[in-house]
Amino acid sequence: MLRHKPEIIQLNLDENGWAKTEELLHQLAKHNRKISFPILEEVVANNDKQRFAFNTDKTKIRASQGHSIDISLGYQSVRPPRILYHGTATRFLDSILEKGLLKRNRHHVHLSKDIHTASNVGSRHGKVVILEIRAKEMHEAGFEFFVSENQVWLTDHVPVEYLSLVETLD
Ligand code: HQG
Repeated sequence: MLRHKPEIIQLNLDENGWAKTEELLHQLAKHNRKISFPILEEVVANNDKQRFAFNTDKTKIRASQGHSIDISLGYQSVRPPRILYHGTATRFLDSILEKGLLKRNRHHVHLSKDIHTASNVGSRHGKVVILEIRAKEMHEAGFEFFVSENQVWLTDHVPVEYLSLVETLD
């Protein structure tokens, strides 16, 4: 609801994706999904990918990345490491090697700083294949990169010429 369908519980998100914590709890209760504030705190603190963040006084909450709705996270453009990784499924490979990495339903293409994380991301889609992205070169050529609060690297599009396959042992 904080990323894709806030309307399911008639929740308002502002232009940066923030919901009022009180309103979230209220709307959840109204729609038969009641949770307490301590449970919400627990989710924010312990979610495996740290997907959610409160503002400093916890009066607002948002997802740190991964939205399909039209909001702006307001992250500043930053210099990426030399190499970033993208895990995907073998069935997407032909299309990726033709069109590059596309953001599809999301706001950005999601990249990882290590192969292990990329492998977990890719395995959600099928038989994993890992792509290496020459991020520093892309940046020097003028492409922008962002890093979310939970350390997911984001960019608009990765053209084929910056991609190569990582040979993995499996
Ligand atoms: C593929 C999870 C064909 C792309 C993860 C991916 C991540 C193409 C799929 C976050 C393509 C999109 C994002 C092209 C890209 N042709 N397929 N030209 N370009 N694709 O789920 O990166 O659990 O939208 O390779 O941990 O898998 O939501 O993106 O396989 O951080 O927090 O199209 O989602 O995080 O799939 O995952 P997704 P993703 P959360």
